[in-house]
Amino acid sequence: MQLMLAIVQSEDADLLTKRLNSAGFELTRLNTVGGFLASGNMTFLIAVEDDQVETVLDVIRLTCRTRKRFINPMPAGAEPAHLALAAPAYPLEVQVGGATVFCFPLKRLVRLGQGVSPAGAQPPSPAQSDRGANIMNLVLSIVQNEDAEPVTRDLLAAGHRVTRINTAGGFLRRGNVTLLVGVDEAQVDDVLRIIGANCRTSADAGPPGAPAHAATAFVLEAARFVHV
Ligand code: 2BA
Repeated sequence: MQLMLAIVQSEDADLLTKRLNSAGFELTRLNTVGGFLASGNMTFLIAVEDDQVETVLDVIRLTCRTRKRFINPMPAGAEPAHLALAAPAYPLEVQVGGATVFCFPLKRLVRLGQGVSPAGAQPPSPAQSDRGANIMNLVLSIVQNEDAEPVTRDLLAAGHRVTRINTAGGFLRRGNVTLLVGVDEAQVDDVLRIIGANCRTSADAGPPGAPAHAATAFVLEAARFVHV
């Protein structure tokens, strides 16, 4: 499986959501801001089987347009730091998009609900064993707003560190929370267990066809982890 992270222009976000949903793909949306233009864009998280990556890319290509943006030079002293070094004396034309897409190998995708323990715990591969127990993983978990507080509390109580991002689901467009938890290989299942124990199943909350699981977790292996 792969986790696709696609940064798209805000204007394309709703149509892309609709098309991906219609094609049966689940997604999470993050409101983001481009570093250069400092204007809003949308980042999509989409977990897919390897053989579906090209299909998703096709939908993105079909939907995400290239646009021209202009940066107006600002009065001296008022420009943002990143433009100050080379502020032009005329509007600067920038071509944005269609989209920027990163694909990451996904170690595990786990659906969690109340009392559901993480099925599919996988023994480390020979390559992982060779590298010892200090493999750092990023557990990226999407939980409902009302579950975020107890999940965070219990993760912290168990000694884990957590970053919270306000996100939204693609299907219901309801606000949710994406938690980032960096843990050793040996602690991944503990993190998944805590999330599963604190998340309520949502079968009664959504319309027909809405996902019935209360939380989704992606496990990614960090190529490098540095805490300074
Ligand atoms: P922004 O950072 O606001 O960039 C908007 C557009 O400005 C970019 O379009 C590119 O044409 C131009 N641009 C960006 N940085 C520049 C720089 N240092 N010098 C000159 N021109 C620059 P896209 O390449 O289509 O990117 C659209 C948005 O995708 C970006 O918005 C950013 O949010 C994201 N993005 C693109 N590449 C990325 C990367 N390598 N890492 C993280 N985010 C990226």
